[in-house]
Amino acid sequence: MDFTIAPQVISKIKQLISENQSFTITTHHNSDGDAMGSSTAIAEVLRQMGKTANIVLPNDYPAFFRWMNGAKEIINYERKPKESQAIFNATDVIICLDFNQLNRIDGLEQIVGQSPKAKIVVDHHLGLNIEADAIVSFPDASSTCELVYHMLQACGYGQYINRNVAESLYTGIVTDTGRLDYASSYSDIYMVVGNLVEKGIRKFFIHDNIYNVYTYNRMRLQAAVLHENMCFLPEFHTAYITINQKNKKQYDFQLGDSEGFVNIPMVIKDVKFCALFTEYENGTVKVSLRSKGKFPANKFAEDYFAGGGHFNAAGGKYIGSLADAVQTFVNGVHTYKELLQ
Ligand SMILES: [Mn+2]
Repeated sequence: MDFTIAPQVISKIKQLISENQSFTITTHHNSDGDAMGSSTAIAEVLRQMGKTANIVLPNDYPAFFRWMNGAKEIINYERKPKESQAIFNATDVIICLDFNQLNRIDGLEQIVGQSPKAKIVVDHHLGLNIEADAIVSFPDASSTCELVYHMLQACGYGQYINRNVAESLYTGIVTDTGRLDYASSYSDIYMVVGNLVEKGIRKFFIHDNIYNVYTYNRMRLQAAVLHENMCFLPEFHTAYITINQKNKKQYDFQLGDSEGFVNIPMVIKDVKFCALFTEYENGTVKVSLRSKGKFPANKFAEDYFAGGGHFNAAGGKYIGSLADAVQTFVNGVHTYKELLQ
């Protein structure tokens, strides 16, 4: 893999950073480890340089990222819209991380889209469609955090990668690859991880804080949805799980509780494609898709759920009932039958 960033992009990023004082970082709604890691890493680097760096997220982030360096200072737009707007008004530069389209930042879409401020984008999703002064986009990269690492090195900011920055970047890489399971079959990523380990990251501490944090209810929710709500379509090498409003209520569903559930059916031998459907109160269903090998989860998400994403990890949403969302999925699986053989 070659993630060499064009020299003119690097000089533009260096110029924007050296000539400006105030930076506002944002990332996609329902922030995951990569969104959190890339945001907190860049904020920490900028602060070490004596700059002002704020992170404004479209909505809250899961509690299991609260241990991250600088996470407590993050501003949640949903809770503080006026303060968020004021930060974007006052900033010199906006840094967009880990998303390819402005609709991924929900309520911040207008604010960022209409802002005349200089913008830097770092992302690893296909189909990047954000206007910016400097863009770092490599859809083959494991994570935005991996790209941030390369960007920092290429800018000559390697000395700012302290333990905190390294822990943030490591978090994004391990969470976006399922602990170096998928999207990580190239040697370069291990060189990056090796360099982060050399910075003294607390590897077990990080894993313990991200993964070993189930509440009793979350574990029971997982058991219930696997036992009661999982369907297996062996002739299509496909399985799916649903989480309905009743499940959420019964097990006191908290943000992030279904994190990782979508991957569980992949453990079934011969499953190539799986889905997780989460029902919301407002009549929408969130759809997460995972695939193995040559099945295009992103194409399927585009075709049926107005979504997209990576080849093997994608998502979208369905407006309507949970049952209809599932029926749409099953119909789609029939249409894609040949690719699922
Ligand atoms: Mn990512």
